[in-house]
Amino acid sequence: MRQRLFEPIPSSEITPESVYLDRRTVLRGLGAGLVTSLVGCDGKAEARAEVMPSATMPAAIPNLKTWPGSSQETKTSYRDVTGYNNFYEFGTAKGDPALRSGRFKPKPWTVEVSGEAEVTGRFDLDDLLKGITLEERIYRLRCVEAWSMVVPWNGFPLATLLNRFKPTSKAKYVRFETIQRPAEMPGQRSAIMDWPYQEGLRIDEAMHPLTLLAVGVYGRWLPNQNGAPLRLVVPWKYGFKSIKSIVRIRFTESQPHTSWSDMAPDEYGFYANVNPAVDHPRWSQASERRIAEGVSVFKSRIETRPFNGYAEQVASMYAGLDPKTLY
Ligand SMILES: Nc1nc2c(c(=O)[nH]1)N[C@H]1C(S)=C(S)[C@@H](COP(=O)(O)O)O[C@H]1N2
Ligand SMILES: [Mo]
Repeated sequence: MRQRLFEPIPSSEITPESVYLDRRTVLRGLGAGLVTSLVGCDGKAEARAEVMPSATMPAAIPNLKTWPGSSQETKTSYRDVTGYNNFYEFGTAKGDPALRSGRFKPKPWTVEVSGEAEVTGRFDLDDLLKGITLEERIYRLRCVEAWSMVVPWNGFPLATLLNRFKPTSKAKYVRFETIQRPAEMPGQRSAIMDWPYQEGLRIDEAMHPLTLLAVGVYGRWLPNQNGAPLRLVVPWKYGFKSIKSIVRIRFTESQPHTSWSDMAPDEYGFYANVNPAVDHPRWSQASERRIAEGVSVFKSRIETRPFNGYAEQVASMYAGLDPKTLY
């Protein structure tokens, strides 16, 4: 039953599109140029975000640094990035996180850091972000369900934060935990998963320069449905590793439990590196459905690449590991 939650079937995917359809039609009628001038003073961010009305969009993030390694592929639209989500704390349908996360309060926010490190304790997120340069990085996101996006994240390398806590030589892994707040997260009022959602990385994966902590997307602070106010982005791994709304970080000596591999170990591994050669027991991972340009979620399939196209940067970390284990 539980193992059946992730499905690569497009039935539920119609929801976010139809939700936005009316609003989009109205905006189209006004003309995109007029809308751009209506929605705010930051013309650049508005253009990137297309025709979403400002009332539904978080504020723009100032002073973003450009990152030279960004993907050149067509970005998935703001509407799809923020309307087609997996965030089971708000429900299992793709439109649930956008529709049912309005009560969630990502501010103020504290992160508890514990385990094998010299510096531990509870930290206010605003303090943690002081002195950190936020970048825009356009990464591919490949969900284990065989759909994918191209997302302009705003954030900083996880290593920048982790190094401040001075992990000891015993810190072999890092464990992350999502907040548990059933009053604000309707999905958590059902036992669809063992809450809280937890994930983990090996310490070298966590310290890898591609591993990002995101606080924004499309030049704006993260909407609740994308994991506000702080979420992980590990672009060479299946999307479920990229845990949202993080409140706990723990340095551990042994491999931490992770939600999906605990729930269905034969279907979701700890490593979960994107691998077109290792099929999911219930579907092929050889190709993926790219959600691009926002107009239609039913785009043609493209080939899935080893490590989601990041093999050159990350494959050496897994020399000697059985490719099956990578999944
Ligand atoms: N806490 C939490 N984090 C989560 C999930 C979740 O259900 N709960 N879903 C994961 C999955 S399966 C994917 S594909 C990505 C989706 O991120 P996005 O909605 O920002 O695109 O978030 C991941 N992080
Ligand atoms: Mo996913």
